[in-house]
Amino acid sequence: MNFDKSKRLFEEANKVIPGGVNSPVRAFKSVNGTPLFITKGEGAKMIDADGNEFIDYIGSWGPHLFGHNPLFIKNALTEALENGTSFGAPTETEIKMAQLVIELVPSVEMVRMVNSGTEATMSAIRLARGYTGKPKFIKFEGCYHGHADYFLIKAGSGALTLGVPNSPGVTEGNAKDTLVARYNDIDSVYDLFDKNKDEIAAIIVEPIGGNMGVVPAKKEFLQALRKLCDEQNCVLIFDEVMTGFRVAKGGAQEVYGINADLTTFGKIIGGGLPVGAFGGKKEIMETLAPVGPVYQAGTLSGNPLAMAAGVAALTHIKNNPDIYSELEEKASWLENAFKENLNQQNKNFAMNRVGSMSCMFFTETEVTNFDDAVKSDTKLYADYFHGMLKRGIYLAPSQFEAMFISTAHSNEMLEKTANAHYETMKEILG
Ligand code: HOZ
Repeated sequence: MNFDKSKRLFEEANKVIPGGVNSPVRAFKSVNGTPLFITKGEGAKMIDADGNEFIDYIGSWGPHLFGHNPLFIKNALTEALENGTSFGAPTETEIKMAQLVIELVPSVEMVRMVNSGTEATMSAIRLARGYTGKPKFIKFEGCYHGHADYFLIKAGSGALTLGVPNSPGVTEGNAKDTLVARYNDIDSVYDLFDKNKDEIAAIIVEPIGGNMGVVPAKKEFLQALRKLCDEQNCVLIFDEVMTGFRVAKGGAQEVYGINADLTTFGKIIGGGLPVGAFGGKKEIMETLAPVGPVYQAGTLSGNPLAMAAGVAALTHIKNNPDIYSELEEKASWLENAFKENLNQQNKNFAMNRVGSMSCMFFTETEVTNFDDAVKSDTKLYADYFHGMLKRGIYLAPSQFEAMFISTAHSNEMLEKTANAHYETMKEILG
């Protein structure tokens, strides 16, 4: 496979964009490579600038539940485009969007649209602080909630991938109200409550961690967080930017049967356009301006093109509830194929999966938190990544991200992926 044109474009990009990319993980730095420049996505496939074709398991880092460019989203966008691109004024589509989110996610009674997952999480924290009148919040090691200053403390995703989980540029003042606990370890949370009496406004958690690889929370852990928040007048925020509409139509909270007070969304909710949202209990949401005093705003929030794509995506989900069993079947087939091969190789690498989100960790011990995840052999992962890439399989260029399957992945593609996996593992494990 030839990557000459992508390499040339990367050199050019580096002259005008820091690191040649607009988001760090996609630079392929942690796998010692140079990124592919993409020209087209169709279904589960992507084509790069050199004309190479790949089966894509990133799916734009989560949004493409139905593969790239599905006709129903394309049609909705074309129709919306006829009427203009942005008004900075309310539209009827925004109401439809809010109604759909409320219908699909039972804990959400009101919702506000924003432009990204980062905006959603930072707004949710401000809202929780404004609502409770308390300053601090708890996050978990290895969870990633976007790049607002006070989240970049023991953060996952690109921050973890590039080895800078605590970013320079975040002041002490900004960091001091962020309390960090261990994922799946309720005692570490109790401890923080003991030491910060009546000061904790919120707990924010990815109910299925997706930014230290895929690490699902234990049900008892989430139940204990729910109980604690009820007892301590603390807002439980589920960051479902990745899991929302991905693991079930009602997200991780449907899978676990636990309701959050506030939920943040991104990715699928925008049907591939830049959209985020946060929503939850009416009583909390009505603390937001212009009803209440907590300020939050955005010129492009509820943008008509973004709303058209989002409504098309959520309507498709609502009308096709069977997609989740289809995704489960496909993803479990691939998981079993990988596991069978690992057995043949006498390896027992940890594999975590919830529905169409999965991750194989290059470590033989179970992965239930950040410390377990970072035991992975990232050099071996880099070899695996390149082995798969040259066989036409496009995976996340980092051990600490998820593999996403869409409804557009055909059985034939899954078989091709399993074969590429066998050959790659033989090559890298010797
Ligand atoms: N934060 C994303 C992964 N969890 C990466 C986004 C990107 O590079 O596009």
